[in-house]
Amino acid sequence: MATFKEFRNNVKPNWCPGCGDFSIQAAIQRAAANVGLEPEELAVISGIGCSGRISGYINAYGLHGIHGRALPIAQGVKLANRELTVIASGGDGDGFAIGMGHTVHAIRRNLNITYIVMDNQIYGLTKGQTSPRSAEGFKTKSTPEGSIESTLSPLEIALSAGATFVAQSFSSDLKQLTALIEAGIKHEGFSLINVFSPCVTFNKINTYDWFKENIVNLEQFPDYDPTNRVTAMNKIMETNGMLTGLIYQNTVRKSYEDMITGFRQEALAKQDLSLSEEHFAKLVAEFK
Ligand SMILES: Cc1ncc(C[n+]2csc(CCOP(=O)(O)OP(=O)(O)O)c2C)c(N)n1
Ligand code: SF4
Repeated sequence: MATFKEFRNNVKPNWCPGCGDFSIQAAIQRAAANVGLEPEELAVISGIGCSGRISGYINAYGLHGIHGRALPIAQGVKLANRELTVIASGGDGDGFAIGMGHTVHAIRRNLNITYIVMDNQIYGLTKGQTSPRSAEGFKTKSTPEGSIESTLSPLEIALSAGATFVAQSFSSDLKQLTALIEAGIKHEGFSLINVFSPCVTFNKINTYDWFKENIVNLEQFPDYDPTNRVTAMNKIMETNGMLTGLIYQNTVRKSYEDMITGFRQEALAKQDLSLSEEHFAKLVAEFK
């Protein structure tokens, strides 16, 4: 069985020293080993951003896609090869700005994919612009007088979109984060794990200390029931979206793959996609 070290490769991350993304990389590697995966059974698909580099830093199949498109690619990979465990990953800009349309539809589609968002509440790669996750009043080069837009709440959106697994964590809490990624991988459906991941270079507001002061860990509420969607929504709102832990899980709804009927039941990689002359002629006749 592979250990977490076997999910390491020899590529040195070029993240800034202290970037929260390092711990997320470590948590993915540990979770993959803990659930008993081998590197060739895992695919990590990422978008563009500092966070998007993660697919190059894990010893597994990987694809560093285009900005905001990690999820369409990840869904294609999963549909083509159901035996792969598929993790999609990227920044809050990638998933909640340019890619938000895909995020919502991937959530409601409910393919068996784990989506880990590295939420630093800013655009890191492009040197510090305001993101939909930035707070109102947030000052950057793109909002020099402070953002006048309201902050997007991905957890509330996920619940409204019919999510079957919603969790949130903090990159410094490696134990909680690893356990949540393990649970997300085991979940039969789409799992959203939003991870607070400080950008030490450009975000001087949402720092490690700021997160430590503001996070509300669900462990404080021993009676909390993560299967109740209404209480999940209330708790997210009560804590202003700063809740960490497993917030909601629906184990009753089947995954997309489990509901597919007809010829699509078989993964594309297992189907004979060669085209006979007879089949080709039939297709041409159909579209004449
Ligand atoms: C279609 C397109 N639009 C814009 C960009 C420029 N761009 C690259 S990364 C990025 C945002 C990065 O922020 P985020 O996704 O939060 O990731 P981070 O770098 O903070 O990890 C933008 C706007 C791009 N590469 N492609
Ligand atoms: S710019 Fe920010 S998000 Fe990008 S590597 Fe540096 S600390 Fe991390």
